[in-house]
Amino acid sequence: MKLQAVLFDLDGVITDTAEYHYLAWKQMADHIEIDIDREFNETLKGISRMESLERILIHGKRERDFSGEQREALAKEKNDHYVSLLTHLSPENTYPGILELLEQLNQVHIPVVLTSASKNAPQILKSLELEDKFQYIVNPDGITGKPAPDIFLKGAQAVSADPKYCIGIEDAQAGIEAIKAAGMYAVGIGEERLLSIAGADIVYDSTAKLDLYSLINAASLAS
Ligand code: B16
Ligand code: MG
Repeated sequence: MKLQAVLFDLDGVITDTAEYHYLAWKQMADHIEIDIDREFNETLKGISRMESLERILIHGKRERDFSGEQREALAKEKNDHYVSLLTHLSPENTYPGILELLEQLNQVHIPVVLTSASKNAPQILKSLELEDKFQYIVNPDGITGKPAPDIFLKGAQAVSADPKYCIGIEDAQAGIEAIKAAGMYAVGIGEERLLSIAGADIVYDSTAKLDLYSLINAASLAS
């Protein structure tokens, strides 16, 4: 098999924390009288906390109204709320097909890497009881965020994999762009139209449709 590693996004691929991010941002935005909806939220997926806040302020034409210190306080307000929502997470919240795919990869000794922009990712994997399925978790601190390829390149490098023999799985347009910029095969989870525009090689509307051997064939990474 030519496949050398599979790199997973977290929010929107492994579990539905994307919904919790939305609820927490929405409450913070309401506080400062900025209206955001689910369509706008699509543009925040895969984007770091501070960059997401910046996009919300620009969306509400209030980017000049808050100092650095106030921005930190707003980001903390959102994160505290988000973390409180995470206390509900348990293994039942893992999306269908994900545990099976991770176990299959572990069995055939293909490294599994987490390439999430979230600083809360280790805690989420713990709540889902999935930490031991991953060979490496990239720490997003200090790494240029998606759509830059850096987080995926770092993940491949950490397990000594050549990017052209790697598969990345993402639900966000910025994430798909990052995978393609890293030179990997990009699997999108979600809306075909949006993710194809971003460059996805294949799109599934549900993680239940992910299957290791179909992926290997689609990516032409069988030996
Ligand atoms: P945190 P992913 C991303 O995770 C989310 O999609 C994005 O909405 C969030 O702002 C970002 O993580 C940072 O998360 O505030 O928890 O550090 O999709 O890359 O797994
Ligand atoms: Mg995501």
